[in-house]
Amino acid sequence: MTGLKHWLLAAGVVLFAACSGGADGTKSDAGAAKPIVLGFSQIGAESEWRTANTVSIQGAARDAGITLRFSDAQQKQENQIKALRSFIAQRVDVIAFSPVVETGWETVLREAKTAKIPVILTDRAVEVSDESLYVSFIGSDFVEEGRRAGRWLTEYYSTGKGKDFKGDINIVELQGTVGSAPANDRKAGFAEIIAADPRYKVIRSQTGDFTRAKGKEVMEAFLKAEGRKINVLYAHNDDMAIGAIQAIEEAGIKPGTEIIIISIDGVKGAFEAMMAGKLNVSVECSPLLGPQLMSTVKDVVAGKQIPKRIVTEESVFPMETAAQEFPKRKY
Ligand code: GYE
Repeated sequence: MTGLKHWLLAAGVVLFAACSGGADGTKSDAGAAKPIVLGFSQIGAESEWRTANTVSIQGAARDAGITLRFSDAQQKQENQIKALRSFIAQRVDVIAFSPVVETGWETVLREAKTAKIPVILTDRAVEVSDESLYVSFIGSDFVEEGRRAGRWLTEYYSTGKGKDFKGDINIVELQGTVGSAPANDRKAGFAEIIAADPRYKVIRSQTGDFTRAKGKEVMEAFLKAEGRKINVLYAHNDDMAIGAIQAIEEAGIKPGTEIIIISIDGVKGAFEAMMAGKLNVSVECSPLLGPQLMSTVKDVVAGKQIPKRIVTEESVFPMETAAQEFPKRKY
């Protein structure tokens, strides 16, 4: 922590020197406003969530008067590393990125630190031995989201509609991108809750890479192998659940009743599926991180002390609440 403080101070000093203006760091020598330049490396456009996240970041940058250099990595870590290096070469004021996977960032983050460019993580976390390699992580608690999904399910079978169900509860799981924080954590949080009752059995678990197409494809394989043995589908995001719903319907099985479906994100597509009775619950994960990111960027440039972790507030939407909530949804 002390290391981080020193680094923040050092970074602040350099940024102040570079901006040669007032304490807000936004004036140039000529007195004209000099906007903060933010380099942002986005993962891709794999889901409704991601698209909403991109719109939020672009809109918030515009509103905050921050110049955004935006780069899309198409779900590849190597592209993100390239983008970060190019932001360092361009000497942007701040770098922010949503890391596709958790590991493999030490080298490039060290390069940013050497160049005294502060880095903010948004949405997904990284696993690094030295926490001073980033200033802050803004995003959801994915383990808690997994727990919320698990709690909804255990309530469903203990006091809810499924209370009279007898025997094992066979679950298939569609995981997010291999090695990503939301896939690792949502799996762990859910497993922790269902472990309390041996009736819950995860009989298949495979990645659907957070996309509809993959979700459908993997669900088809699950159905081929397990057929009507499947009682529950737990998908790490709504898009995979929506793809899987198609596969379930094509197999002549009723999603939402014959197979109970739980997913995460709370995007509009999930609300539509819930209103149609095909998805039982969506655990919210907000992609609207733009405004918070821009205010953190401004604080970093102004040399303010930044919290190391900023957690997004979220809730759970069972299908019974979908019609009422739908008009209020922003993504
Ligand atoms: O749940 C999924 C997206 O990292 C929280 O990434 C994000 C996840 C989100 O592709 O839909």
